[in-house]
Formats: sequence, C-alpha cells, structure tokens
Amino acid sequence: MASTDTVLRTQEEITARVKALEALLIERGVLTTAAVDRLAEVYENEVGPQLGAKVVARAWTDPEFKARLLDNATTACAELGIGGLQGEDMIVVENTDTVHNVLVCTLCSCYPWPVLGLPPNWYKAPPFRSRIVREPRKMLAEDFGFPVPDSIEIRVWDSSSELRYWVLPQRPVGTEGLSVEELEALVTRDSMIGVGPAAAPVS
Ligand SMILES: [Co+2]
Repeated sequence: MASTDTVLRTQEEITARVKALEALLIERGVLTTAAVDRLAEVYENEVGPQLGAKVVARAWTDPEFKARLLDNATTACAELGIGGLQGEDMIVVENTDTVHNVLVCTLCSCYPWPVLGLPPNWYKAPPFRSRIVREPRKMLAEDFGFPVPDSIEIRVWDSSSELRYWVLPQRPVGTEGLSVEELEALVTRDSMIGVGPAAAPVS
C-alpha cells in the first residue's frame, strides 16, 4: 500500500512531482529522456489488456494452465513470456456462477501492469476507490451498466504494492467452437477488472 502521504496528494501534485524527479534524474545523468520516453511508450502502446486476454483465453482452454494461474499468476504468466514491472506478485481471482470479483486499490492505483497496461483514469479516481468497496452491486449497475444478480456474491479485492489482483472472467456461453485467438478477442479490460463481462460472441 502507498503511504498516507500519497493519499493526500492530488493528481496535479503527483504529476508535478514526477516531472521534477524526471528532470532531476536526467540532469544528474541517472536517466536519459529517451529511456523515460521508451518506458512510457511501452506501457502506453505495447503492454495492455491484449496480454491479459491471452492469459485468460489460455486458461479457458487449458485446465492445467488455469490451475497454475490460480495457484501463482506471476509464474503462470511468465510461461507465456508475460511479466515485468508491477507484476511481481499477481493474484488471479476466478469468477464463477456464485462469485463475482472486482479489483480496486483503495489507497492509490495499484494495478497489474504486465497484463492490463496502465490503469484507466476512473480506476485511479476517488469515487471508484471509495464507492466500489461500500456498495459494489449498486455501483456496478449504475456506473458500469453491469447488474450482478443478488444470487451472486460480490467480492472486492484491494490491491497494494505487494499484491495485485485481477479477474479471470467467466467464459461466455456459446463459445465452444471458437479458436483461442477468437476467444482472446472477447476478453475485455473491464472484464479483467471485474466491472463488466467478457464480450458475447458474434453469431
Ligand atoms: Co495502491
């Protein structure tokens, strides 16, 4: 978890501090502008939910991989060459007919970068961080248009810098004949956060 110090800062303050740190590190020769740009580019363009989708589609089609994923998400992802910053201690929680999972970071914006990329703005914003914990069912229905039936228990997982959760969504019905690539296309970012379902196949 972040220190309470972080909680009190606004987005603008954080942005200003990051810029100041970057300038200082470049001035001291610790970093180059090119290295910073490259890192930002990787997480903006190359690392994103398409990697998480690969993992999910594999888990849907390979029960032994799924068991390893639920046992240790970080090592299972490494089998597929997926890992890195902010993914050292990932935990995957499985949606079932009786349990629906949602992830949040109530203190800041901890998020499994290697499989989902950088978090969306609403994930980092205070309204989501506070309300999803208090009234998840209401918020999922009202803010995400994703009603979860009362018969399904909702579990909210609070990520931290030590543990980063993400969701293995349920495989949509009617996808028995699809290839792994076709399945991957159904796995949305929101379904891996737990604020939406995997997409239905186009019939
Ligand atoms: Co955090």
